[in-house]
Amino acid sequence: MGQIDSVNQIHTHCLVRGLPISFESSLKERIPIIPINLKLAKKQHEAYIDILNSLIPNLIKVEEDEMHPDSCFIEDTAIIVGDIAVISLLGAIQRRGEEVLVREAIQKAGIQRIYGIKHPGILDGGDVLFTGKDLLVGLSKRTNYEAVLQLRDIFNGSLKVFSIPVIEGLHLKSVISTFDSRILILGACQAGAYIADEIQKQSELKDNYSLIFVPDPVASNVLRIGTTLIMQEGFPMSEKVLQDLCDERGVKLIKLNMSELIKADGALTCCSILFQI
Ligand code: CIR
Repeated sequence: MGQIDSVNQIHTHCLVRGLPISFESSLKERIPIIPINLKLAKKQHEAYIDILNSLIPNLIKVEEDEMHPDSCFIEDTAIIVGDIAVISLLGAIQRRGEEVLVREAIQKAGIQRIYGIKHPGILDGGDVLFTGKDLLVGLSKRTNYEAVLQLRDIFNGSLKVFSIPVIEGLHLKSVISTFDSRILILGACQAGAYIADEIQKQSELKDNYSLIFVPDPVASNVLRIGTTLIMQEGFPMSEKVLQDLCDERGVKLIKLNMSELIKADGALTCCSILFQI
């Protein structure tokens, strides 16, 4: 693989997976005060898929997996960068097995070079942020440094793999995502501030990225598809920051209510794997 530097990633394909009826038993950092409303969760997830379907030419639906309540969070099972896919060894033992049908779907879609994270490495895709240039990997309860070493081996210098500790919350992408390949959106919270410090400390990162903070950590997980930015509905202060940014750059902002998925620590990026062939 040559040097990757796609300033504007054009996603041609997208993998999603239906929300199972068992979703109420999904893993949760905290038990929600108001329990998950399954019907609403399904509706919100379907609305998410509909939007992706309207923005990306090839949407691939992986068969639902009732045995794994978290399986709609497909992002965690694999990362795809360029012509390489890496299948996760999921950090949560209960989630292992979700990756099997995802691997098949990736192969069917035409990605030929498929690797896997091996023990003692563990990795959740939610900890891997591809900026369009670099791979930032969160060291969290779900992803370890051994996985970072394996990723460096797999990408073999074709892109830089940086590791960044995640000091609270679930994943790296719970508090950071990309607006574009030069602008990163961070949550104004302890974990977000720590990540920003780490970025400032490493000159290769510091010189390449501008950091924009949004007041609500949940709203820092945005999904950029072409000239559209999708954010979570219900965070007016963060919306103002993102709307201004979008207006300056000619990007359309769409809001999606994902309240029921947030209760299971899901964000916007976690329900899809976007790639280009
Ligand atoms: C979990 O704990 O694994 C799920 N309940 C949430 C996973 C969210 N994944 C993501 O944001 N990439």
